[in-house]
Amino acid sequence: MSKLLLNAIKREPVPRRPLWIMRQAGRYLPEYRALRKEHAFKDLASSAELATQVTLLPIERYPLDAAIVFADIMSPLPALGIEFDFAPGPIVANPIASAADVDRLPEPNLDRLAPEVIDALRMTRAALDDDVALLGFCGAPWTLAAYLVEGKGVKDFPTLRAFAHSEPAALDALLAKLSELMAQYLIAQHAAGADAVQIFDSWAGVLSLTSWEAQIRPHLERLLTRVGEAGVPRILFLQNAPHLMEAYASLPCEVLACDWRVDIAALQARHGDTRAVQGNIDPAILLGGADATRAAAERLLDRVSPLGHIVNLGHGILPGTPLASVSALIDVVHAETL
Ligand code: 1CP
Repeated sequence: MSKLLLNAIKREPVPRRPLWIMRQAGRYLPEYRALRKEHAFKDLASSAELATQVTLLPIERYPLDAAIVFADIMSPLPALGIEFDFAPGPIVANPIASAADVDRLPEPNLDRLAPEVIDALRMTRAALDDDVALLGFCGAPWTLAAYLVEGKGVKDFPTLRAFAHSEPAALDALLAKLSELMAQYLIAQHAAGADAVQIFDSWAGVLSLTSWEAQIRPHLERLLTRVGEAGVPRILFLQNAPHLMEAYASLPCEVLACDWRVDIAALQARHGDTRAVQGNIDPAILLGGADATRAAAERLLDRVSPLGHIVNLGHGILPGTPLASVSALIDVVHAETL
């Protein structure tokens, strides 16, 4: 059997829509919580064997159409000499505060470009059935810069927004380094067995459209172009940024992945002739139980054409999500015959 996810990426007809869930290997799974009792997150993510085991957990429990390698957007940054920890989100040891800090970043050490993630991809691919796709991922340059400049996840990232306007040349140099490194990282993930890659721009939305166009677009566009030229299918995800949706739709990629704030049916109506779409059930609805989830899933399938639609949530599944909600979502998607 072929991989439904790849058919949908190419906007080919499918017998049913493919489904995967952002953060599908997360804390809503009892088997993940059990592993986390024995190992810190960083230990799980930095061992190829443990990361492979975690990547496969949701696939062993549920008939999902893709596995996503268990890692973090920070995983490749040791290649730039960046040190960080997790508590629970990333905490950067020495945040970037000036142009001199950017200049001091060493030339990328490709031996430290997350070799554990590359190994985990190889091991996961060997363990997966042929009809399950394997996804690699990275953080978008801006979302990575958010952690590097702010030092940690902070509401609305004020230090980052100040830096963008007080040190524009430094931000430009930082984004250029990150784009180049992420292009190499995604291409290496594809070579190790990732069928497609998702670029997470989780904090895209904190800038105005005007600032985004001037400061961010050129770097994201270069990253996407390089990865596309290498023949790697690209899923571009942006979070909490409805004002940027049309700008993202003009970037080179195969799939536009949006959060629940976006009208995905309207997005498909505007761009479905050139792009697949992915999403976008509000993850909070799953907290409301199986009936609420079933209704939301049915509404989604009703509104969005199946050609070129990958079903997913609009952001990561939340830790308290009942397993019955996940089953309900899967049942609705599997009940549709096209
Ligand atoms: O178990 C734990 O307590 C650690 C929680 C955790 C997990 C499970 C972190 C820390 N990262 C991860 C894994 C992770 N991160 C995956 C694995 C694949 C999957 O199961 O789906 C992925 C794709 C990510 C990507 C990621 N990390 C993003 C982009 C996606 C998104 O959620 O918007 C971001 C912004 C991060 C940063 C991060 N790392 C961890 C947390 C809790 C956060 C976000 C919160 C913060 O900024 O504090």
